[in-house]
Amino acid sequence: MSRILITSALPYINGIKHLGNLAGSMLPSDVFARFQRAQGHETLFICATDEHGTPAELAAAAAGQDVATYCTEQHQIQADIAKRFDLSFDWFGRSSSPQNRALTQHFAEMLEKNELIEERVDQMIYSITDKRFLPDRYVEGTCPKCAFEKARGDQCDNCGALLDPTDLINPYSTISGSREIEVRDTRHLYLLQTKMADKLRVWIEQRQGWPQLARSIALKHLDEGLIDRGITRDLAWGVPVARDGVARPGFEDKVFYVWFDAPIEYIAATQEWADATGGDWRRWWLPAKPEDVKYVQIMGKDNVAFHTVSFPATLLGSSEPWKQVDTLKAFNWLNWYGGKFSTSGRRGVFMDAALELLPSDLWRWYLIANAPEGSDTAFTWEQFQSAVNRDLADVLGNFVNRILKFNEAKFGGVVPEGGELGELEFELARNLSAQIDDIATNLDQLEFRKAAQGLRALWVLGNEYLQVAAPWTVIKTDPDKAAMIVRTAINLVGLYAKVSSPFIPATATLMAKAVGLEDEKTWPSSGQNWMSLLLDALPRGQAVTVPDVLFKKIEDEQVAEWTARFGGSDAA
Ligand code: B3M
Ligand code: ZN
Repeated sequence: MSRILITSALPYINGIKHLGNLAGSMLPSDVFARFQRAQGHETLFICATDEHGTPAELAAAAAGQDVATYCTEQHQIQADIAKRFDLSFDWFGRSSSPQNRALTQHFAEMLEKNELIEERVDQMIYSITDKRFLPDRYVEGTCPKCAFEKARGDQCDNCGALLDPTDLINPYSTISGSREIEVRDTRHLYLLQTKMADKLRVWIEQRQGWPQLARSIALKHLDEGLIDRGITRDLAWGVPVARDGVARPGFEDKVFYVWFDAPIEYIAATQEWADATGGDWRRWWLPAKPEDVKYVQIMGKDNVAFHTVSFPATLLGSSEPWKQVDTLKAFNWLNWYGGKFSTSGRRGVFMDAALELLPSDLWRWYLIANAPEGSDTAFTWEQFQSAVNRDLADVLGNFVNRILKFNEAKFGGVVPEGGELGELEFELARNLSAQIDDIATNLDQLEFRKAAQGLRALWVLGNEYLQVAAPWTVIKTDPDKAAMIVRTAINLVGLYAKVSSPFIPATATLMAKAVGLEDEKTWPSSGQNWMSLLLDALPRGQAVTVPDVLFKKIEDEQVAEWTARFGGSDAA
């Protein structure tokens, strides 16, 4: 049985992330990690803040802080919010760590040894007004591919093309807005991806288990023709271009490009974890056999090119036996009504604001049930309200409350004795078991929407059962049978806690506590005696309590208020 390594795309350090960022990488990774652990697989779930590059420098400047202080503060803030969203990272690292510095320099050294790095004199955009080079996001202009007017120097947000600053038409400085710009010579290191194109294609074509979106983006980039990429920048903040603490001559004022060191941080963060906990990072990244580890990466679609081409090129080019990704799951965009979430424009709901409004499970449920898998999707308050009220409150919350209250009133708040499982329960158990397998299959295949639909259907089965079994009527004529029905329904609460736990972990814990279940983080097993495992697992006579209402419904007035406060019309 292989162990499972999961990495979520690393959130940029430049401020608190919005719900779109959460939905496209960190949250699905967490659901997947929780599910794998629940199944008893040895799992390592790694994330980190992506702290280098122009986004960090620009954000620090805007905050009036030096960039190192800014990053330390923001990392803490993001770590805290991640915790409050119950993101169960085994390690949440920092790409500015000493581990990443050493490892990034190591990869550069290996690539150079293998003649895959070359020094070139480059023409770069220099701002006369700002008296400095303008790499990446320090320059914007018109995209040469799609004519979008606010393309950044590193990538066009409209068409996804990876760009160099000199590709831009009509460039201007994002520091000063100045167009007083010239092209100057500067020396940089290039990663010779062209030399590796054939090897990369073979590697990509051999990959089994890459969902369609990831594969097609990867092949598109190869088909368009790989280019050699500059992997250093004229910046002060980042991993120095140095070896053993000594700068490479001519590179004293340069650092590695953020997209060179960021994916390396997946490995370095695992080293950070190992250094802090005594774990063994080599078991994950340099396993004896590649199949000992199953490595799953989850990210937004704009990150796919870097993960299917540049990062594999770094790893392959090192000629060391690094673990490569097995399954790469990419998400489309979660939009904010008709447009995009925007960090700079503060458009949409951000992770901190979300938690001020409502508990994390409500957001987690909505975002997974509406994950932008097949296509881009749009957040609307109405849809969110409906997901919370109809799925969580009406279906799950109502079931739990109704049965536990009834049990308290009629059976003294313990798992009732008496009665035998009958035909209806047999039928129920069969349906449950099929449904649970279906959810597991979808989770294994990283089909999050389908998995959430399956979970909802599992909750519905309980409601339908109670409707038909009607313990409130039966109790008048056959108290023993009513006891069995109530016991069955209480066991369902325990079962729901287990299966819901990867999705809505806080609520799952509440449900488990209410029925005295200790291991809600274990996926229900369906071995021998599966019927009694599913429906008669809780010890009879064990105390059962009634939790507070699990989910408060969202009122229309709240929707109106939040729409006004956060924007939310298509025009906004
Ligand atoms: N920070 C981009 C993003 O958040 C980038 C991901 C890095 S993954 C190595 O979309
Ligand atoms: Zn474009």
